[in-house]
Amino acid sequence: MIRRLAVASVSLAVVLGCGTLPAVAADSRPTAAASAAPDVDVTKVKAHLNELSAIASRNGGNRRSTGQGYRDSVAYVKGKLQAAGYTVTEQPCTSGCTSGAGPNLIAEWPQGDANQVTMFGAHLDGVSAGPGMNDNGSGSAALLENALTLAQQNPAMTGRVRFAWWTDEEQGLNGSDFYVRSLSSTERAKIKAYYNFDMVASVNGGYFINHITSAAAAPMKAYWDSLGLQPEENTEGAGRSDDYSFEQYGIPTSGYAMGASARKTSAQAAKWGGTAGSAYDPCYHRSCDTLTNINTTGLDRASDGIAHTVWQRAVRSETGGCDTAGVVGNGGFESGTAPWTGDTGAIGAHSGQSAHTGTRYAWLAGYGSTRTESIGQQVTVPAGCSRATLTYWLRIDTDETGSTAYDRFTVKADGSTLATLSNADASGGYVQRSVDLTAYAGRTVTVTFTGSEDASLQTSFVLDDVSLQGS
Ligand code: DTR
Ligand code: ZN
Ligand code: ZN
Repeated sequence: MIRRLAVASVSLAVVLGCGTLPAVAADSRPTAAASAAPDVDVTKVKAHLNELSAIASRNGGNRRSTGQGYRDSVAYVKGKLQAAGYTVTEQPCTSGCTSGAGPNLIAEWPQGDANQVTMFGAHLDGVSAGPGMNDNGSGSAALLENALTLAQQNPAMTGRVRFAWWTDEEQGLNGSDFYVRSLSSTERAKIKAYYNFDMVASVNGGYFINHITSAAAAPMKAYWDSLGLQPEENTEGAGRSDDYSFEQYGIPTSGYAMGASARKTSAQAAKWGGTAGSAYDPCYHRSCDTLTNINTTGLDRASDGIAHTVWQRAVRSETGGCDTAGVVGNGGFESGTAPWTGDTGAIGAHSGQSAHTGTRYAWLAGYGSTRTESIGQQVTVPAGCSRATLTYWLRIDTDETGSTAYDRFTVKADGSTLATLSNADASGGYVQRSVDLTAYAGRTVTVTFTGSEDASLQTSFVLDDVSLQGS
């Protein structure tokens, strides 16, 4: 019989939203079950950079989107990809781009489930001032050598991998925006995550990851964690590169970056080396962004982390394992809110309810007024599972009486409803319940829990200890 005021929950959400949260370790997905990714040869990545540098030299010293330096860059990347067996598409940017800008270049590895696409992208254009080796020959070359390595290894795939080299990023993220905008909603929904690589070889750089605590970032972070790099959130680059175009359509994004014109702090210099008080890239958008403006160690670490992520997301595990440990991140809600997204103000140790285990839980609905609250996260069900069950503990308490369903709780996977409960199912204490995710083995699926109330008489859906069980 607990009533919760909407006002109280708003203030709770504010308190939880900032400052008070502990630093959250991202869910660390098991890496053991997937076959190991190959090493990406940084000398080959640098050979691509040399070619991009020569292209700039032949074309007035730059690779800006509207110039021949850009078109020649496209031709170089395209030629390498075609020789490796890719079908490559040049997509002219017919709206929103600078007049005269060259095309996007898209290459898909034609194996794995075409409905489960992971995209990896980098902008291939540069500014007018110089050859654009760190910005963004680095991301372009790292991505190209990854595409060639995938083709050369030719592993058995579960999901699809699609690579993109974007035009006209420097004038406003225009090529990537055109691409995402031009997709049908059906095609857009097949893209389960987008990873961006913009400036991954800054000479005084740091190790930055976009949306570092998100489920999408987990394989990127796990790789850099394994090298002891202590990566941080890419705050400088937020909203400033092509991942933003995908973010605007609700597609999960992540990526690596080593930083631009912002300055390295003394704490960062202490853990990463380099010069405190100086820019991560002292040649950002300048004529000196040449081959000498490249951090080979950083470029190598980014290139290998991309391969790790490609393998984690889309390559069939050799062992056929069904290791479900850690697949649901922060399933007990004990460590902040990530990787849960949605109405994360519902997560916490609120007064009026208590946890199944630990101290925190997610309290969905319970306002006694018309209201819907949802939380969700991406879950990758291991391909080797012949059965997979998502279990959760749910306490339903209600002021409703009788057996009519007024207030509802649903569990969905990629939008399809797997379970519906209501006030009529209230029984006082926590009850363990489950939904079958066997159909999603080998796939990444967004699991969503929703509490929804009608205009009067509260029903609280209190969720805790969500986990995946497999066999
Ligand atoms: N899109 C980048 C802009 C940028 C600014 N700061 C950062 C930090 C990390 C990556 C990218 C950026 C550009 O092309 O200029
Ligand atoms: Zn850039
Ligand atoms: Zn730039």
